[in-house]
Parts: sequence; structure tokens; C-alpha cells
Amino acid sequence: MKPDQIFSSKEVADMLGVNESSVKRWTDSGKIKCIRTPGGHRKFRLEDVNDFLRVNNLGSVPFSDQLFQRRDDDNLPVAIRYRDYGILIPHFYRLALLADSNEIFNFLTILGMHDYPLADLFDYLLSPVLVRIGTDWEMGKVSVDEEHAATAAIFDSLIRLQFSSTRLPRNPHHALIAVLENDFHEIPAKCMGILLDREGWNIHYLGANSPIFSIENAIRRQPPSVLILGSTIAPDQNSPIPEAVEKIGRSLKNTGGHLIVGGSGLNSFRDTIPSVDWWAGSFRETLQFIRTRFSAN
Ligand code: B12
Repeated sequence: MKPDQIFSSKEVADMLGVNESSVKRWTDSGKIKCIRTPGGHRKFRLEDVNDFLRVNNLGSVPFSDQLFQRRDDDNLPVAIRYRDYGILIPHFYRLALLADSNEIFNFLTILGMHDYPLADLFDYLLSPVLVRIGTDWEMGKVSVDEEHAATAAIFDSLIRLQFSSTRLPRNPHHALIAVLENDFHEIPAKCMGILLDREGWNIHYLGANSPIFSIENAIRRQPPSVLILGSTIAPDQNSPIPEAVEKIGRSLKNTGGHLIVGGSGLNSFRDTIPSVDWWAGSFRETLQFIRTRFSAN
């Protein structure tokens, strides 16, 4: 779609998801401006359709490459309505780089109010933005301070989100969540905690850089229904961590617990950790895995 393209009544009706007669009515009452051809047909410019939407608080027309390139925040309401991640992702990226946790929180809340499943937001919005921040940092387009500020603001907004959201009634299940030692990448682990918290799980969150012994202690104190380990930074080839994780996984089986590992850090050790029940690739699928294993009561 080009910004200067001309549309027929039928095309505009399709664009807005209404009958052609509504478009004709709105045109006749002057709500949408149109161009009359010599034959009397109504033709519409994208700008005029957008004006109509904006005046009526309906956002503006989505899915045009040009508009996306133009960094058109006015398109946001329609992009939200149509789940147009092509527009939502760059918008979220900009909010992240502004490092404004209020704005990030507000944006996530608005999407929540539009019934976006939180797991989808983590998979399709948050993850790509974080990965892109990492790539831009690697390429020198984003400085270390910008990267730190952006990810810290995201983290803050997640904490706010956790406490502002409605939760299902508590269930008897207990999740222990930790990020392995020497690893400070805890955003995905926090996301998983928030998702399960909302589902009524009892969460015991150890956070980043958790030594193996601390995880073992926590398990001893209260054997979890599920242990979720995050690992982004790969341990050295001769590190004792993979073997320790395998041992923990095997001991969990004795108490009926499950072991989930997320992140790419332990990827090259997969064969040596057969006790992992689920390698978490996405939040949506991980949540699904957990839901099918555990009923709500
Ligand atoms: C934020 C960030 C940081 C923050 C972390 C803050 C925090 N509170 O979490 C800080 C600033 C601390 C940091 C530090 C460092 N970082 Co860093 N960081 C990142 C960044 C930008 C985002 C990480 C993130 O959350 N990703 C989002 C996740 C959700 O995406 P994902 O990894 O694709 O995960 C998907 C699945 O695997 C799954 N998943 C992943 N983990 C988990 C965990 C669970 C529990 C579950 C269920 C699912 C799951 O969920 C996602 C599904 O869509 C990444 C860039 C990137 N590519 O990710 C670099 C990145 C991970 N960091 C990197 C590096 C090099 C570092 C430093 C060594 C930099 C330095 N020189 O000091 C230090 C290391 C510190 C340490 N020892 O841990 C490299 C890692 C390279 C590597 N593989 O070894 C990356 C890839 C950047 C890059 N492009 O080079 N970092």
C-alpha cells in the first residue's frame, strides 16, 4: 500500500471491516472526504481514511511498509487492534531505548487490555526487542549505558506488571525459578515467573547468578512441582554445572518434580542432561507444557 494510493469504496470498506454502504453513508454525510471521478464514483486517499479514523478515535490504517518506515505513532491504535507486530515491535524498541519504565509498563498494560496473551507479548514483542538491542549493542549502534538502561527499564516494568495484574486463585503448585551461576540474564526467568504467578502458582524466585548449592538448598527446603532454570551464558566445556543440573533433575524425579531449562546456554550440553523434561524455546509453549502437566487444583 502506498501512502498516495487511491482506493475504491469497496477497498475502503474491506480495510475498515464494514459494509460498502457504511462507507457511502459516511462519505455522503461528510465524515470521510472523497474524490469524485467524472463518472461519479467515490475514490479515497489513504490520508482521508486515516483522518476519518483518527477523528473518530479509531486509530489509522495499518500494514503499509511506507507508514511503518515513517515511524508513524498515529498508526498505533489500529496496529494494536490488528495485532500488527510489524508496527508494535519498532514502537516497543523505541520505548525501551528511551528507558522509560512507565511508558513500557503503560504500553504492555494497554496491550493486555486488548486481550493479548502475556506469553505472546513475551515471545513476539519483548524477546525480539531484547535480541535486537543485543545486536545493536554488538554493532556499536547502541552504547553499553543505553543497553543497560533499556533492559533495566524493561525489568522494572515487568515487576510493575506482575503486581498490577489479576491472578487466578492460588493453586497448590510450586515453581522454583533460578538463573544459573555466572549468568545475569534474568529477564526470561522473570517473565516465566510472572506467567505462572498469574496462573495461581506459588513462586520461589532465586534470580540471577544462583549457585548450584543454593538451588539444591531451596529444593531441599521445599521440593518444587517444577524447577525452571534459565541459562543464557554457556558454561565452559569442563564446567561441573551441566552434570550438577542433571543430578538435580534426577533427584527431582523422585519427588514427582519436573525440570525445565530455558535459554541457549546449555544447548551444547543437551545430550548430557537427559533429565530435562522441557527445553523452553518459547514462553507460550512452555506455559502450554506446564498447563498440560498440572491441572489447576
Ligand atoms: C539484557 C542483556 C544483558 C543484561 C541482563 C539484564 C537482566 N536483568 O537480565 C546485562 C547488561 C546484565 C547483560 C550482561 C552481559 N551480557 Co548480555 N544481553 C542482554 C540481551 C540484550 C537480552 C537478553 C535477553 O533477555 N534476551 C531475551 C530472551 C527472552 O531471548 P532469547 O535469549 O532469544 O530467549 C528465547 C528462548 O530461548 C527462551 N528463553 C530464554 N531464556 C529462558 C529462560 C527461561 C526460564 C525460559 C522459560 C525461557 C527462556 O525465551 C525466549 C523465547 O522467545 C542479550 C541479547 C540477546 N540476543 O538476547 C545480550 C546477550 C545475551 N549478552 C551477551 C553478553 C556477551 C553479555 C556480557 C558478557 C557483556 C559483557 N561484556 O559484560 C555480560 C555477561 C554477564 C553475565 N555473566 O551474565 C551476549 C551473549 C553471547 C553468548 N551467547 O555468550 C548477548 C547475546 C549479546 C550479544 N549479541 O552479543 N546482558
